[in-house]
Amino acid sequence: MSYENILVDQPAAGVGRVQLNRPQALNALNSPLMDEVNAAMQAFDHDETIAAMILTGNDKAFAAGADIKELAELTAMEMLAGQSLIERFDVKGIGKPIIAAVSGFALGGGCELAMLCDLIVASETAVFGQPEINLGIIPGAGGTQRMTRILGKALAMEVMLTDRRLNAQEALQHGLVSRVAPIDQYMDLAIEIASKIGGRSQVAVRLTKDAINQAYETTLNAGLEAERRNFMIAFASEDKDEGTRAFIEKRKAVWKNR
Ligand code: DAK
Repeated sequence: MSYENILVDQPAAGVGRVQLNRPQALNALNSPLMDEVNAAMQAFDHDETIAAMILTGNDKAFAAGADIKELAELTAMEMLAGQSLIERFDVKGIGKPIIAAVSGFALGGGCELAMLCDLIVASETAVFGQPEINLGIIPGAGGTQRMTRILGKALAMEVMLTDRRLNAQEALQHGLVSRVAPIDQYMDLAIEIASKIGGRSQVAVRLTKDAINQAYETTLNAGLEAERRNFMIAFASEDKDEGTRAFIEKRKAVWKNR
């Protein structure tokens, strides 16, 4: 399939990469671009040769937010009817892990898109923020919820009420990103992490991702129940037999991914 607003490739075995490609607009997210992101990720999710995905932009911008020119034209009723960006910000249905590799601006919907991913690797130049307040709106793709859970109430309030932006080190300190690397190394780091995931049992990977994400959806008891259910599924897998046997036989496991 050919795309106009994204680039798609496989930078390493088992790793699918989606690169936002509207550099003239700092990768501002418009509807055609988000449709292409979703289509490419769905395709990778269904591709048995792919174990993990990377979502990235370019060195200057991951994404500077939803496309303000598109937002300006939309009425509230069109938003409400879902004929807009609203349903396009949903990479939640993807079963395989998604790593956001962020350099430069990750603002507004761009920051929300990064937070929708399973983990974020940042370059030293990354800047995270939710500047919607400057436009007379509020974050609309999960920012008030996801960022608050990550940063805590006080800092989230400052970020979203005053457009305080976080640099890469601050993002690391507050748990928004898992790693920071120099600008010429952050992509290699993201690929390395994706490849490590690809070397694991894909049954266990999927069940782990699902269980961790439950921690953000439910009460502790419901989350523990979800973990228990996923644990039992993993325990019934052929990979559990292989993984435990390989340890005892002091050899590398050969995963069947079932
Ligand atoms: N939208 C459209 N174009 C943008 C853009 C954006 N968000 N950000 C940058 N651009 C364009 C600029 O208009 C400019 O284009 P030309 O004028 O050259 O044609 C080009 O990118 C380069 O930008 P600048 O000249 O401004 O570059 P600078 O380096 O000087 O400044 C900047 C970089 C990132 C500080 C600045 O561009 C900026 O402040 N951009 C806007 C950031 C922002 O406010 N982001 C939040 C947007 S609101 C929803 C889901 C999500 C959302 C809403 C609803 N639902 C599901 C309901 C999300 C909303 C948002 O994200």
